[in-house]
Amino acid sequence: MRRIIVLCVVFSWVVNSHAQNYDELKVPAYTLPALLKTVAGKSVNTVSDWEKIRRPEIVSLFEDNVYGQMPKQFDSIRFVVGNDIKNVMAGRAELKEIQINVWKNGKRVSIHLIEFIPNSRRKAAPVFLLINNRAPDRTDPTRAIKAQFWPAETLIDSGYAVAAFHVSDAAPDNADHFQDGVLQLYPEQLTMPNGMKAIGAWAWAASRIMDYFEQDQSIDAKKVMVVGHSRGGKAALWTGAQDKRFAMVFANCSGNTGVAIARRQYGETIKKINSSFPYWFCDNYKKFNDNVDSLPVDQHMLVSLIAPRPLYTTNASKDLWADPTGSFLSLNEVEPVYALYGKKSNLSKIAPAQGDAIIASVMGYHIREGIHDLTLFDWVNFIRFANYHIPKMK
Ligand code: GTR
Repeated sequence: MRRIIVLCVVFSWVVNSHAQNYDELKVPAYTLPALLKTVAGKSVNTVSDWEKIRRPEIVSLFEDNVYGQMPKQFDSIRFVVGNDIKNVMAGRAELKEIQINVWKNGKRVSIHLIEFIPNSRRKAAPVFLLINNRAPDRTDPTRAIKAQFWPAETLIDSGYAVAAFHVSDAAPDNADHFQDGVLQLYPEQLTMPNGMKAIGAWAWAASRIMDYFEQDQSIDAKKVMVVGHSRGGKAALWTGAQDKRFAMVFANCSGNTGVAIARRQYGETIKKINSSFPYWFCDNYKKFNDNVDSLPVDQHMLVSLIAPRPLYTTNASKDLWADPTGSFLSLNEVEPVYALYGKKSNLSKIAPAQGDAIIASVMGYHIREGIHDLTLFDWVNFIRFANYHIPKMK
């Protein structure tokens, strides 16, 4: 009996992993939903029409069909500084650890924020906030473990504050427990077909951290950059789309339901992601498992919600699962939205060579040699992109 079960599991894995398409010639013909046309069919040619009509329409379409609602009401929020050490990293930084406690209807969620602030700063510092979806030790506040996933010393030495929270505080990353965080405050979301799920909860938590930054004197709250890798990259994009207080977004290898065009069905598909991670997106999203062409959005529309703010995205050469070609295409599609604001992006028509980065552009990009990961190479280019844009911000 045991052997039969094992054989069935192996068989379904083989069938499933081969069901994905990696052949560019087999990408189906598709038509993307128009970015600059309202639901009522009106062309959008001005920032005012974009901001008043089209952008809110796109946000609602993503809420109802993909990421779920973003509840904004709660009863109270408190920031408790648990740890404050003025001189860490051999005197180069201050470490603060803060509990962000949010209450609603007698329930509480508590997000633990780790924050290093450069001691070299003369003014409030711009900050990189990482949504950590990997092992908690990747953002070790003691620095006994120094991971490339969050190279805090490199960021401090470049003059940036660096912060992180772990997704498990907001919504544990598994089907049995994702409701044990933020969703305790909003239980009604769990039964709504367009209700918030895990990725929405991670983005919600990032916004509560923004609430904290707005009253931390050492942080420049007008220069908060949200960073995420893979599923964290999807959450970083949704954070920036929902909350315009974030000045910049960095989505590393975000792939399907990140920046990659879903209709290409190359690598990971909507059906695949919904069956592997049914608790990430709203239930309505599953309606498109076998019918991606009827989805009223595609991921270039998520990218458009970051405009006119700078956005940097990446791919890795061996990470075909995340569809590098479809990810770069998505950025190209959004140039007309930045153009409404008079912002020209300097993207090439085809992706740059491996290891080259597009920095001097409102949308930046690189494809790194190697596997699906967030590495020092990625961060070094994030810093270059921030160095290019931050001095231009008020
Ligand atoms: C994969 C998933 C991707 C991506 C990735 C990750 O299993 O299919 O969409 O989120 O996990 O987070 O590394």
